[in-house]
Amino acid sequence: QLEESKGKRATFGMGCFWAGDSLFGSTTGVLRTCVGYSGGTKDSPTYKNMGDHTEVIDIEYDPEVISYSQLLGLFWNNHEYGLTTRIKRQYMSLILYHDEEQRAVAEKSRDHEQRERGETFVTEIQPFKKFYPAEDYHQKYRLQSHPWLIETLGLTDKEILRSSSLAAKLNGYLAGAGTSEQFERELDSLGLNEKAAQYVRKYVIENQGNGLYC
Ligand code: MHO
Repeated sequence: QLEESKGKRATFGMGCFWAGDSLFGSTTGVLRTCVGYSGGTKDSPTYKNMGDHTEVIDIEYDPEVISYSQLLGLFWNNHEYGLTTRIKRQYMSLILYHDEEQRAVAEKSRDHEQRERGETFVTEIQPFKKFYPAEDYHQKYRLQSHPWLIETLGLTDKEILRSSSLAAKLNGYLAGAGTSEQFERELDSLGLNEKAAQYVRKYVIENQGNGLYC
């Protein structure tokens, strides 16, 4: 079950949701991530049949550690293609705000970013309505290709995998979202045993800065 939640929620569409999952998962102040479908009207969307929904990353974050506006900074800087070009709804640039404050911050942030870059974004900013979590195999996608790690850390249960802060972080680190420096700084708080730490460290070093390909 979900740990007691103290966080706020943010929801973004920024292309393939595996990449967003890794990006935000290893971001300090992000407590949990979940990928899914949102923004459309179709009931019970699935990956094969998502209708008018968009792939989104749904985040729980601690507003005392990271602000919504900082999350938006990551949003603008980590998807390029769909930001200025209209692409299919599955991958479109989308901000789903959870309250009027988020809406105001998002619009201001967009205007600022557009001025800075001298570009016009096609990003849609809409009220959050309903979120449909994606199929289990899409959750913490990068981490799921490391079964030994999942097992040794006791993350085999799909519900736990989806809601665990540790899983979110590792999913980011393994993909190269996050630096060695950050990893070593956070290591004690992650509670990994020496073997698991060494295992993850190898990927952090190998993959950092690689870009979050999907
Ligand atoms: N390139 C990936 C995209 C997956 S995604 C979650 C694939 O074709 O499977 O949209």
